[in-house]
Amino acid sequence: MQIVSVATTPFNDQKPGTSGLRKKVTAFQKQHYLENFVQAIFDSISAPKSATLVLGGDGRYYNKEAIQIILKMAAANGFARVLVGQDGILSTPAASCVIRKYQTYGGIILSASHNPGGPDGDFGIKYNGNNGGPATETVTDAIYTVSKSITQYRSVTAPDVDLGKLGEQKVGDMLVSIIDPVTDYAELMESLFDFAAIRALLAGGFRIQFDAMHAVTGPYARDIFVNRLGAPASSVMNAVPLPDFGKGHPDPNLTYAHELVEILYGDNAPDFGAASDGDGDRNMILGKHFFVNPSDSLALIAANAHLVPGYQSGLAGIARSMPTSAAADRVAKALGIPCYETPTGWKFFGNLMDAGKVTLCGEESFGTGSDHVREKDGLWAVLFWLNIVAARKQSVEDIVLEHWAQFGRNVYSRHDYEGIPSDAANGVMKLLKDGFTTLPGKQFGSYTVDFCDDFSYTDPVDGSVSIGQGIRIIFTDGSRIVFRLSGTGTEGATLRIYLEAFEPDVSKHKLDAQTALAELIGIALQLSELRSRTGRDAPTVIT
Ligand code: VG1
Ligand code: CO
Repeated sequence: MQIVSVATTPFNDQKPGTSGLRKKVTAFQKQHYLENFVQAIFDSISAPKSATLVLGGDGRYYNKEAIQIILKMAAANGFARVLVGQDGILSTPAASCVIRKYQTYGGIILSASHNPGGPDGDFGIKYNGNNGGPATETVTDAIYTVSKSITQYRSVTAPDVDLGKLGEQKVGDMLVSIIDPVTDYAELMESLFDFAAIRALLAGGFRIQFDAMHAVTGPYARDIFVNRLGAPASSVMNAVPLPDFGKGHPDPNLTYAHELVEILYGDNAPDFGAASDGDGDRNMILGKHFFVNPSDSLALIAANAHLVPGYQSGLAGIARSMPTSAAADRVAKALGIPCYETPTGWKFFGNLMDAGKVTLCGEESFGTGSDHVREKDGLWAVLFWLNIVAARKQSVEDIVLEHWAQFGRNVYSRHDYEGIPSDAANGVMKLLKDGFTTLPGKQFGSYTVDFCDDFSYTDPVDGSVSIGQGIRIIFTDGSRIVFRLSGTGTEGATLRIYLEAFEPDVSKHKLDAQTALAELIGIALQLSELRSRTGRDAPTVIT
């Protein structure tokens, strides 16, 4: 085996964001760009000679090419073995599952999640540690530091691996095992949920529609819903992963998953609808003519966890990201378990789960999961909902309305302004930061400001501190507005406004969230001067 050291100059200009490094495909294709980052990972994690790595991605454009490059570099960096999903496919939760099941040293996941793919689309890469979760801040910082000073990377000269062929191959001295990407994951799901009850529900005429959005979950959904649970083949749509996701935007929300939304809101709608994102870690849950807000979904999953075999022994605690609504807090209180509030991004949940402090975690951005892996998990959430429906024998809408009647409703919405000029976005954030000390006590319509801050978090497990995680304006009745800049976009800036108000009155629970939140939305626009500063008169996406 011939190991070559290639001279390179550091030009990694960006710190990996909430979920690794995301850039245009064309950026990754620049000479040595991917190689620099991969070598920076290998230099930072100091893996022993016997180490095994997991490698796979969401099937987007450049996935296979990147895998061949990384395999040759892994061989030159002394890895003993790499487990690769067949055809380069591994959903993010499945990669987490495989890392944990086979106790590998870690894994590299190639994905830009919900961002569009194709030659002009986005690509991404992230490193997950041996707990199966995203690298901690400490590791991410180390990778970033190395990437800025790197002078060479190592690779071997070897032919490409046949990614389609299951079984063992070699790259230099390193073993490459091509594994079925679905089986380990599907078996884990069978161990958690009551498949017999869900099978009976489906056999009894309950109709489901799952939209894989031409992204990674297609093969997983077919195996689980059709082969294992007996749903008709037509219940999984857009099931073939395509390098450009069929030119779509694989983000399961009301805007980008409109094909599914139209079916669930149409005549002859099925009873249940769901979609997942590019890399399979997000989920959207729909009932017949009904949308389940992701913040409510976390709360409902927690409140009904005792109905699901894998969670029957109870929950240690719940964690939610700061912008996620406090609906889950109410359930935690009722169950007498702790609820943690973390910054945005799944990596903050990992420490809590490893320490046994929480069982369930969730984000308002269509992310829900548990300690069965260390990533959020789209199909897991869909199966959780199906298990709840099978056990309660009620419609999705009735289950949600009953929940609100019991706990009250945290009316919630997120408004995203995508692709706005960075200067304008930074200007809005600066205005808010400079001004928020003067707001407490001020009245806006029926709301009075209680306090404001820029959210910071001290990790209860390792004591690390994360600052600048979003500006919170909290009103005396507990309602709030949060402003935050996205860390995952690749074009300009994305500004997110999170709006929440508590509604105990059952007679108002059927109100549409935008109507119920209209006054708060007006206050958010007034305080941020968003319209005049960005020239936008409406959000790109409303959830
Ligand atoms: C977004 C979401 C955040 C999520 C992240 C990764 O980040 O808001 O909740 O953890 O995407 O999700 P941001 O910084 O753009 O708001 V995914 O599906 O990329 O792994
Ligand atoms: Co994702």
